[in-house]
Amino acid sequence: MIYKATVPAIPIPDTDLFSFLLESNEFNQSKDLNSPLNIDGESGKSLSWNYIRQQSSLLATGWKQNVGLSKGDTVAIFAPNQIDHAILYLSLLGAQCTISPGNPAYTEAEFEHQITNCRASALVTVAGLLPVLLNITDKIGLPRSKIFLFGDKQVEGCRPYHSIKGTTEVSAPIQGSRGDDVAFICYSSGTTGLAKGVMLTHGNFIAQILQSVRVDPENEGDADDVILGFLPFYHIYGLTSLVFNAYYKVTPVIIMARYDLELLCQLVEKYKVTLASIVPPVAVHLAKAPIVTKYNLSSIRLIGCGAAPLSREHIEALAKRIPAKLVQGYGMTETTSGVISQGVEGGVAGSIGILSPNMECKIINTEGKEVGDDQEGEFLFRGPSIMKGYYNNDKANAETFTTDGWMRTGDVGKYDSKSGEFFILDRIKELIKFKGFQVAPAELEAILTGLDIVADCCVVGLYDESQATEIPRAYVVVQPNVEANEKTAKLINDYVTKNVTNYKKLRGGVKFVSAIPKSPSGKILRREVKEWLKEE
Ligand code: AYL
Repeated sequence: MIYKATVPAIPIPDTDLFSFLLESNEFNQSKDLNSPLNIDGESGKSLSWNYIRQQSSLLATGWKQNVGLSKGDTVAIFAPNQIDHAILYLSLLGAQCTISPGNPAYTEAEFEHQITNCRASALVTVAGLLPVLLNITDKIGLPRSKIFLFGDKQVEGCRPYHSIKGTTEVSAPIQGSRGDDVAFICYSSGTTGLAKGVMLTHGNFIAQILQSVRVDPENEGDADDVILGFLPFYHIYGLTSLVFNAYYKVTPVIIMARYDLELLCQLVEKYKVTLASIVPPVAVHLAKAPIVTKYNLSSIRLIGCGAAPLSREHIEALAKRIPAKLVQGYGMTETTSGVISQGVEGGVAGSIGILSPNMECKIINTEGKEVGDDQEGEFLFRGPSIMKGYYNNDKANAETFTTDGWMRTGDVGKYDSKSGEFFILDRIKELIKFKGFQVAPAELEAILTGLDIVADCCVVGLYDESQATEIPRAYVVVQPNVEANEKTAKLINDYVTKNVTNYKKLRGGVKFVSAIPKSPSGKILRREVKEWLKEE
């Protein structure tokens, strides 16, 4: 059984994302394009739609003429959310470059993996990250003339990116660009293994924008809408909802460089925020943290929540505090963000909603057979927002795509015939989600086995109800001559902490076991390890 979207299909133009966003549409025709669009929450500084359009058009020429970048060159970007992020992204798309955004809180090894894996020809970052990034770029021979900064200062031979502006604007549509060209290489571990480059095309983003507008009439928005912008712009969720969709719909974004609950509440009150894209742990903060009651958050009319499961209890607790409509969405980096979401009209508690226009879903059981209504199985998707593939990784592509073009998700769910909505129930892939961030068990296991005292290990996600998130827990077999005690556990935990970015820490602790269950071929039997969690 193939599930097709119940909302009418929409035509997706075969053009480039830069031109698509800049051309006139139903939203930008009716709004004041000189009013503040991207507003820095802390300083209040703002940029208008028109300013962003003009600056990105001039910079697009500059990347080509003054830096020598050309079609297909990849530019890696590591920075917390900046007020001019949209200018940078749009300008690089206008210059036909591919953008590889990454987490600014990465460790040196994590940065190096992404920079080398995506084969970056240039890099944009903030001054504070230069020391660690220059270690890598000097080593791999990426010259400082190809490293650019947000902000106004020139540091260590690296120029502000806006200084490379050309004198003429690039003209849209961009000559020689097509919807199938790769716009972004985002990093995701997919259903297994280490972070892989997800190739998302201009067409994927255009489809995603049009789908998000059409999947629900309410998404077409109010003239007075203002959206909260704390989700990171390097992750697909923030990138789509806060950068491109907001630009398309001319919805002002209150930008936050990082998540801070009190600042968030202050900004909602000050700017009368109406829309909030959040993740489950933030829903719990809003529902439970005492500080929230000090502020007037009644301007919020719609909350979108995705990236990890949100329980019914948390939905109800949030509704008591903030009487806004809550809609859940489900998606992946590989699907260019949401592919199933609750319509504002519908939305059975606990469901993830209905398919986006033009998308198809099938559900398969453990034998690979398609199942029908009300039966559990793995979701597979087909449609215009599905990634082009993993960059330079035939093995992962062969594992992820079926020969007839369906993409496996590693997520288990069902189609509920009574409500006509999809439900997500489980995850069969290795992935752990800490507060919406991906943690790949394989990566932590590789780090752990790098320690002499570790003979074998397995990392799984332990659900922490109070924070509404999974936390990584390691089961470790120590070498015969090593004592399995608290001191050893601390040593192991500290070692991992030193080698990973904050959200990958072993917050679920280290537990010692005598053996890790394996299949005859040596593959970890994660299901069995997860059973141990239930015994606690
Ligand atoms: P990635 N419920 C349960 N699990 C979810 C949900 C959800 N609503 N959404 C995402 N996941 C899990 O690449 C699931 O395991 O993208 C999925 O395979 O960081 C994995 O997260 C993908 O993780 C939107 C807009 C969701 C964005 C997103 C987040 C995409 C996260 C809905 O409308």
